Amino acid sequence: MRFAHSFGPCLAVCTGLLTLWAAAGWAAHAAAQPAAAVAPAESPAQKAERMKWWLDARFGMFIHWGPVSLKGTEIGWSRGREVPIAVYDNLYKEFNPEKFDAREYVALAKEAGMKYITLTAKHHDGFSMFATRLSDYNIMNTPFKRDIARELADECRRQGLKFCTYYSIIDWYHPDYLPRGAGDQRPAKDADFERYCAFMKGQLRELVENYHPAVLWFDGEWEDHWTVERGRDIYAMLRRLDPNLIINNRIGKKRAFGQGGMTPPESTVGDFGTPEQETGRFYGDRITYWESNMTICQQWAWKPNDRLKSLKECVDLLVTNAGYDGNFMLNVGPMPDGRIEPRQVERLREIGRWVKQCGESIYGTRGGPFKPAKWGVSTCKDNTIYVHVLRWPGDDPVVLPGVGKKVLSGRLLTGGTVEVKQGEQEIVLRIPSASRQELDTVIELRLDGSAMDIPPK
Ligand code: FHN
Repeated sequence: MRFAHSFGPCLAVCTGLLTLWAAAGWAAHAAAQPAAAVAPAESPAQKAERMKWWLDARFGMFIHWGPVSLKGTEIGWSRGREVPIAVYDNLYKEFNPEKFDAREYVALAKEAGMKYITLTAKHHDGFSMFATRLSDYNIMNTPFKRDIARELADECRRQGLKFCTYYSIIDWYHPDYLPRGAGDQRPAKDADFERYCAFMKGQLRELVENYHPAVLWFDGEWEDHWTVERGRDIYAMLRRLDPNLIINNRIGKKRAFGQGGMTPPESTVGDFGTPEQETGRFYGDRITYWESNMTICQQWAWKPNDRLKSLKECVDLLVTNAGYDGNFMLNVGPMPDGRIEPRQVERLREIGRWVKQCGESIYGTRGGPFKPAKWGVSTCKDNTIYVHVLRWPGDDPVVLPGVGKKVLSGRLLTGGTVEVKQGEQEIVLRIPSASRQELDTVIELRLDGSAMDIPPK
C-alpha cells in the first residue's frame, strides 16, 4: 500500500479510512443525484457575452506537467510503454519541483502576451496536480507537498490572468476506469465505471468550488465507455455550479479530427472546438468558436533536447489562428525541478516582444474579412482591418478584394511605408522591401465604417 511507507502505519490507516469514507460518502451522494442535470438556458447572445473575455484574449498558455517529467517521456502515453507501470505510478514519490515559482510562471505567460493559463490538473495517468480529497495519488503526497494548482490559481488572480484547468476523462490509474491502459493486467471485471464517473464528478466539483477555473478543458473522451449523455450530464452539472464557466467540446464525443476539431452537431456538447496540433477552419460565421492547442516543442510533457519551434513558427501560428478566427493555446512542459526550460522561456519572451508591437492586431479581433490566402490572413476590430503578410508574393503588391467601404488610411504597425490604392473592386498594397518584416508585416487599414459587418471575402 502506497500510504504505508510515507506516513507511518496508524496515520496510513486513518487517512485510508478517511479517503474511503469521503469516496463512499461522495459515491452515495452521486448515486442520490437526480437524472442528468440540465444546463442553464442561454441564448446565442448570452453565450457570446459569457465567452467575450475568452474570444478577446485569443492567446493562452497550456501546461502539461506531472511526476512523469522525471523521466522526460510523454505524459500518460509512456505509462506501460517506455516506462513500466510500477515505475511510472511511483514517480510521484521522487517528484519535488523545488524551483517551481508560480509568480515566475504567470509573469512569463504575461510577458509572452498570454491572457490565460491552462494547467493539467489530471492527465490520463490519473495523477492530480491539486489537493484532492478523493485520491491519495496527488501532489500533496509527494516530497513537494505544495498545491501547484492552488499557487497558480492564486497567482493568476494576482496578476490578472485567467486560471483554467485541464481534466482527463481517461484515468489509467483509477481502479474503476475502463478500458485499462497499456500493459495494465488488472482484470476489467473489478472495475465499476459508474463509480469512476462519481469519482470524476467529485473531483470536478472540487476543482470548480476550490480553484474557480474560468475554463474546464476536458480531454480523453474518445474511448467507448464515455458517451455524449455522460458529457451532457457533466456539462450541465458544471454550468449549474458556475454559470460563467466555459467548457470545451471534449466533454462530448467524436471531435472531428482534421475538421478543426469541431464536433459534429449530433454530438455537440461544450462551448468551443479544439483542433490539436493544427489550425482550425475559417468558418466566417463569428459564432463557431474554437481554440487550437499546440506544443512549443514536439512532446506535451518536458523532453530533453526536444525540437523547439522557431519564433517565426510561433508567431505564424498565433497570427494564422487569429486570422482563421480562433484562439491559440501554446503548450510548455516544465522540468522536474520546477523550472520552465530556459530556451522555452527565451522563445516566449521573444513572442512577447512581437506581441508588444503588434498585439492590437490580435486581441479583441475576429478573423477576416479577407479569407486566409497565400500571402497570409486578416483580422478586424471596429473600423479597422489588419492585413498580416506572413509570406510575400515575390515583389508583387498584395491585392485584396474590395470591401464596399472607403479606406481612410493605411499604416504599418511595424513602421516603414505602405502605399494603399483603392479601386472599385480591389485594394492594392505596395510595401518596399525595406519595410517588410520576416515575422509578419502588419498593415492597419482604417475604414469609414465598421469592418465587422463586411461579409467574408
Ligand atoms: O492524449 C492527449 C495528449 O497527451 C495531450 O494532452 C493532447 C492535448 O490536446 N490531447 C490528447 C491527444 O488528443
